[in-house]
Amino acid sequence: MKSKHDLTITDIRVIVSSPGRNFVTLKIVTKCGLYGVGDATVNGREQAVAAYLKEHVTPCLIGRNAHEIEDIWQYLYKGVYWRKGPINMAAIAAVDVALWDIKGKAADLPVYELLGGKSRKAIATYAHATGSTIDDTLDKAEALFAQGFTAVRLQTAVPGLKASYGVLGDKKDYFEQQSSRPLPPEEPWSTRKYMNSIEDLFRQARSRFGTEVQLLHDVHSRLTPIEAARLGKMLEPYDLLFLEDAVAAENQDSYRIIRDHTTTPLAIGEIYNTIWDCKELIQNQWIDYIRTATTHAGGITALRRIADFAALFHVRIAPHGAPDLSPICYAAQAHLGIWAPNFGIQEFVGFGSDKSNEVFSYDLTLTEGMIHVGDSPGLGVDFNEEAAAQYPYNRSYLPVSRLEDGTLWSW
Ligand code: EZ4
Ligand code: CO
Repeated sequence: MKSKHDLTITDIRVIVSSPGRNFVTLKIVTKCGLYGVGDATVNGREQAVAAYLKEHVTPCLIGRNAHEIEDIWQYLYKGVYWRKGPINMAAIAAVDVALWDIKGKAADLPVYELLGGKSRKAIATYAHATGSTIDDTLDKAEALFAQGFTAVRLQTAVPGLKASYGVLGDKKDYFEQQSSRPLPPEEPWSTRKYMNSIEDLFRQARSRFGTEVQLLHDVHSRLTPIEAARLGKMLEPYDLLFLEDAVAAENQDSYRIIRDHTTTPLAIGEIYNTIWDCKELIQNQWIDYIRTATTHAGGITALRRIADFAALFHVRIAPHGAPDLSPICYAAQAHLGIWAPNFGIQEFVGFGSDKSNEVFSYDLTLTEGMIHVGDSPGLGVDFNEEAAAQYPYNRSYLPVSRLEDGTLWSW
């Protein structure tokens, strides 16, 4: 096909900035002036992706036709021999998302139209309520319900532990942004203390909010399969939308054990890089929601394939939406989410901070807990390089976790 635009790739820029938190952003520029942007942020490993992109990926793409998304995806995946992996797949994702953005602009259509059009009016989201006590968590949840959210993830500090996942305490920034020693920061874990306290959170939530609202919870991969099975059974009366990351599933059949024991719906996938990481989970129907993110699992091209495969097995997509995913990732997932027939729900923690809003713009709006996707061509996102230059990279690590006796545990 002869395009009316010359989409020969002439320049690719990799920008690492920290407008409130670190982001790795890719900008692909074509001969006719159309450009696209992609997100390559791997939290705590930002410079590794940036170096991989600059040294090994972008030089191969100069001179290529930006329309050839599929061939470029295959070239960077199959063509590279060293397949998969978080750094590689984030780099592929950034290229892929930027190319979809360009294709949409060249066609003068939003990306969701290129995927097949809208399957729904807007995208359902769930927000986070994380507190230092049950009352604190539930007060925050109540405020979110008052804003119009109908689904909220509940997390509470584990009593008797000095720090817990996601609980900020007096820290102003997101939990991994800190300069304390040792690096990375450390958090304690006790499965017994957690299991003894978690049911109360959901019991109180249901008695305070009733049965209309949807509740979720992220275990953050701290349990063994049989412990997770017990937790799933324990939480059945409180009717969770899903229980997230109950177990780290390097062994995908760990989920068979959980599934055998409980009807609590299960979700996993935020750290997965490819469809291969979740193939058995999906085809065996051991999970209900697949949480792969465009940025970490190979972009729109890859997530579309995961979504179509998952649909065959009644698995819905519920992409990761933490603050380390940039507004570009949110936009890509919003376009996927408004299209995918088997879209479930989008994790949502806000479109960004005041600082990140100086750097990123996007054509998404939130009303009553639903994301509406605008009809700008491409992904409707932009990245202001001058504004980003004011916020240099700031080294930061995710915490590590240890049992109370010092044993290293999954964070
Ligand atoms: O720990 O994004 O569901 N959300 C999460 C996140 C992840 C971070 C890691 O970078 O589990 O809070
Ligand atoms: Co999670």
